[in-house]
Amino acid sequence: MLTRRALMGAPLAAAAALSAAPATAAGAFPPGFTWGFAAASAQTEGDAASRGRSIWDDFAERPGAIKDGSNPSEGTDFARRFAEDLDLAAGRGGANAFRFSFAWPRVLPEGAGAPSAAGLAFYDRLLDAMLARGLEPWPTLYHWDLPSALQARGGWPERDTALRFADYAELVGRRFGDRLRRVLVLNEAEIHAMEGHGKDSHAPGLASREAFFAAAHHLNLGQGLAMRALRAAAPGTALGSAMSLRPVRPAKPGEDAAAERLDALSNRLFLDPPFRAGRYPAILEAELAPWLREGDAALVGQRPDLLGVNYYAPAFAAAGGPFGAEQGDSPYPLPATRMGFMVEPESLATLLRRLRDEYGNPPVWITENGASYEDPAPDAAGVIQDPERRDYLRDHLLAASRAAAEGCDLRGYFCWTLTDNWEWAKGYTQPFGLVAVDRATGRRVPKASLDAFGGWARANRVA
Ligand code: IFM
Repeated sequence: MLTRRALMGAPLAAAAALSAAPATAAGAFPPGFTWGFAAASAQTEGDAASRGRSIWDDFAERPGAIKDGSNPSEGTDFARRFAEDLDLAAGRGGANAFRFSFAWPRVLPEGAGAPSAAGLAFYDRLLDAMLARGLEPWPTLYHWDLPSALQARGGWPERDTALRFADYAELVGRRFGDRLRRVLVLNEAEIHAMEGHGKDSHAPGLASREAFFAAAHHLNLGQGLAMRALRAAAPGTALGSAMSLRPVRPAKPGEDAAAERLDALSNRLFLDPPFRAGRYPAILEAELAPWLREGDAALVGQRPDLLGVNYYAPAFAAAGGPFGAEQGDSPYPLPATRMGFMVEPESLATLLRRLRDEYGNPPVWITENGASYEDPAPDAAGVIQDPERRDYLRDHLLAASRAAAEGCDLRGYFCWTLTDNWEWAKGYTQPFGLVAVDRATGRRVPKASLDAFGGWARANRVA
């Protein structure tokens, strides 16, 4: 088995001391910057026969739940073709890191109890393949694919799921910690809680205020318990979570209270507990109270070593909806991606400044940013020309570089995503990748944005 010390080259102490020195020149990034691609198990792995069922397998069986009627059984066949993808990431893509997620039901098919030897062996091979290519593995422990067996026992609205999550984290830490310099514990708990529990647009398909607040607290609790377990099992590994964050402004004059509430629901509900000593936003305390127990503040207040920021779009708040505040229209015209996400790169810089000024300037990695656009057929040279995606990435990287130059402790950027993949309830209708995948043959077709990204990564500078 290869070790991260042997293969990553840099001693861990040096990595921990990675400089937060501000970048100075426009478009430049600090030395040692992480350039990577991000992906997730349910969206890419395929090979469903070798893992337990997840809530997304179940959700996809609901008529009409997935836009194109697909399910997560195929993904991009990453489980079999990962070597090819990692070659593209480290080669033309210029990456020095790769973010993926462990599928909980591949490691523990029933969510708890006996691990799958084949599942563990798969992640051994995947980690070693990354390290062999100079890609730092950035795993996420939980990117929304809860084992169905745990959903049958209540899922995240039940406190017990947080305890099972800590057991799973400990297992992963013991088995793989020697090769993991950093681990992201949760991916976008806010989206999972809201879309899957407060609304029924994602798995597990609940739509209740109680399920939302219960799941939110138990996700925070699971994060704290998992960090405690990982710190014991893999003491050298730095920990954090990838959060979906966005500046929230009123959609129109007079909507300040809606903006405050939407900010609390979508940003602060998950940002405050770990970065403000276990405290929830005061305006949500009453709604969370039924699920809080004595001692929980210390658990949800486990301080992370880093913060992962997933940024796509700003939010404009309007009063209304079951939660009292919801996404409204932008008060001024903004372009949108195929996914409907508004495009405003400066909001990424605004967000990073807020983390600097209000959350103690933690070490931040942008763990997702990217865009879905409709792609043309390959040109005569076989390349897919995707200038809109390239410009989206460039403009967000420029905004990130400005924030770094202003003292935001920005350490890296992961593009979402390497290959077009399974976009949850949107199925295969949203191409976010810098590489297209022919679904009939599995063939990978690089887009022009892959070479642009690779050039910026190698230069450590975007232009
Ligand atoms: O594909 C998703 C990812 O799984 C989580 N963050 C947003 C991406 C694009 O919608």
